Amino acid sequence: METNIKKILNDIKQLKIQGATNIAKAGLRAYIFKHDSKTKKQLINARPTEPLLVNVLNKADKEGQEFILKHLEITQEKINKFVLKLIKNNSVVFTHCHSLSVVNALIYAKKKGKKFEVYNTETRPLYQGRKTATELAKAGIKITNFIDSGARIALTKSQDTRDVDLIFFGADAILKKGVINKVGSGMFAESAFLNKIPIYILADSWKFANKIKLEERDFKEVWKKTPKGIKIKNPAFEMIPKKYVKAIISDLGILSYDKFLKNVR
Ligand code: RUB
Repeated sequence: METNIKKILNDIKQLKIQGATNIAKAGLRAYIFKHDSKTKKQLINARPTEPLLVNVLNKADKEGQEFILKHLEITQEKINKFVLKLIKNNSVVFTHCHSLSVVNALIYAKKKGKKFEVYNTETRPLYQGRKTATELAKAGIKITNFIDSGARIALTKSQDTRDVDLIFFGADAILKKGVINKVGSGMFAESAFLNKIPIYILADSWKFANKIKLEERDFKEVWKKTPKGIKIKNPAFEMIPKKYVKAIISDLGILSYDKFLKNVR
């Protein structure tokens, strides 16, 4: 029992388990195994930028596991249906990192017969974009994987790429001022805004938080044997200011940012 919790904690810390939803589900499994405040604290501290994990663990005390898993399932089903309506045939969708909410919705659209292709970014330093690309390719979705610094080329028509029609990002946290998602998201959002590409956030409303600590990860993920005199910055997340977000697609529906904020509290 003890080993299972240790393994889950390590897997979350090392990003073998990644993405807000997977982290919350794994955290819930561990907390059900060992239902005490020490375990809860350890889980919450494993990835500090995850309000869904915090909410799920708090709700586990009152509502129980089944209610939570059902809620997460229903949220994904709602997201899938909204995304299906948004994707037009022959469109290009852009995404970054690995979001289960996004990947599941795209696979659902493909299964429902939508014809579209996806551009995504590799997401250095841990390459979660490769996970996204692999899963989409496996589902038969045409996918082109770009280096992170090629994002502007990915977003707008270039030599052999098309204009992106819409962007789907997941979220780690939804704050009053903007959405927190994988580092790079804010930069892509600025470029998308300049090019009038709509950004949709696919996320559970339980990711709403008043305040959140932004995780900064080990420099070794970026450059293991850094020569002397070089400081490495490895921020895991950044904010997409709310003015760049067309709508949030969640269990509360497809809502403008302000409407989401009104409904979530
Ligand atoms: C993952 C990431 C995802 C969100 C949402 O970052 O930024 O977009 O967590 O994911 P990391 P989901 O790889 O550092 O965990 O839609 O699966 O909840």
